[in-house]
Amino acid sequence: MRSLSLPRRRTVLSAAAVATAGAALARPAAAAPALAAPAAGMPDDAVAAREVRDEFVHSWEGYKRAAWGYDEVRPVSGGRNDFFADGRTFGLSIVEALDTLWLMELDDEVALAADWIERELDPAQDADVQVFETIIRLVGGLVAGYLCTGRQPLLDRCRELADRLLPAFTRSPTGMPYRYVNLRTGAVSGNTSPLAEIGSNILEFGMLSQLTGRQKYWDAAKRAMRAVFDRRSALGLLGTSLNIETGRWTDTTSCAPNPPVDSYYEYLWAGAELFGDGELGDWYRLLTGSVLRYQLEHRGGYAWYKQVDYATGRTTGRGASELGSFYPGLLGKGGDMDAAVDYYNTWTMILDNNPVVPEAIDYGDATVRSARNDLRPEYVNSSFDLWMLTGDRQYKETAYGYFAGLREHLRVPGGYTVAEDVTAAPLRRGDLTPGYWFAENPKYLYLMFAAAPRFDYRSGLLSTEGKLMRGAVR
Ligand code: DMJ
Repeated sequence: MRSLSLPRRRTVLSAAAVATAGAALARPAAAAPALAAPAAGMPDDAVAAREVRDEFVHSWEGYKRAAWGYDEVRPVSGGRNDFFADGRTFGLSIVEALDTLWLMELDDEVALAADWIERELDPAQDADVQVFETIIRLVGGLVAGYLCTGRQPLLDRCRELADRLLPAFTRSPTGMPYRYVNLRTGAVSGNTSPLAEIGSNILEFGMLSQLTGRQKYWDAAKRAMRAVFDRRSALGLLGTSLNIETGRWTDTTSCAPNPPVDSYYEYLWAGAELFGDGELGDWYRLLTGSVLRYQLEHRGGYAWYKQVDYATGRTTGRGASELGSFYPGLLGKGGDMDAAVDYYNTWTMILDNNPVVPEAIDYGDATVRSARNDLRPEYVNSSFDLWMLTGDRQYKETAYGYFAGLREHLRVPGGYTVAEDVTAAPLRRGDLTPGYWFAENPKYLYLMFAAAPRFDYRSGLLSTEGKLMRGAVR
């Protein structure tokens, strides 16, 4: 494991955080600090919006050139990647990009993408697909594409796909879905599943129920969420993963807000917001109260969420995943604004001390657990959420700093790529544009800067994959 004590121009934590790392005693919870200082040198909004759109187009053109019709592009080598199953393609990046293209008013590209989906996307392939990923990426992408364009075949394709995923839910004795389902045969597999995979379906399935008038999608998703909630401890905490056949925990660590539980919490709040489901809202409040009570700690002047045993609250780890940087946004939307600002500052500090954010750190001993950067959107997702809530320009400024870092370090002639090691000097790049890039990072940035006429800033709601679930202005 790489230690952070090595002298470098930039370290993964600030000097204050490193100095107190490993300290035996956590500091008492501090009052919410003011926002971190904004990055200097930000252009005005119109210029920033144009820059973001140009960069999105640059990566989209790279995908089209090298990998059109395939799931993902390898922008350095010009290769392709099958995301769901070897030898099968779902044109993932096209589905991911569809509503982003529409929001950016790139209408020729919207037509190209929608035509491809309607003609080529086969939801009945002989492939064991991961249910969670298929729902948040493909079902969500098709729902959003339909809401944006009104093209009926997109909804038809979406319904067929969802019907082929449903056996994962209906064949499970507990209602919590199997991890995999074969889209052609309906065979299910994978009986141990983490919370995010069990319970991040209700936005996509709920919207599909609303749009088709068929209740079964909503029912399946809600039943799975309830099954998780019912297994909380007396402290109001959840573990990490469950055997979906027996209903027993296979890992009793509460690791919120990190993966692989992150979006379960997000979908409680978002399900309550989008569908007015008070029960989901109550569950969100109860569980979030426990996370704040038993897992939030302050070290080095920064907020962190430690891992604890769900039954006893005993500390089991001090890891922080980049994926957890979505949590400030969720905390803010859920009404815990002080905690939201506090945790946003933590991630801004990490961003300020690195070329781009590393995938995972241990804040207890200030080491990097994973020096990768997977071109992830979570930090800027929080910037967007908190800016939407407050209108505070500092979120735009920190978001622009994030964007500038990506452009400086991860832009390549074929688009944008992941990094293998962000602590190496120079940073070592990898060779993949993940599908979610087309759905998330540029969309959050663009919506912040563009005053986009196709987005209703009062009601707009995006899924965990950045898909527009509400607020399309047609
Ligand atoms: C995306 O697929 C979604 O944001 C998901 O909820 C988890 N994270 C990835 C991108 O990092």
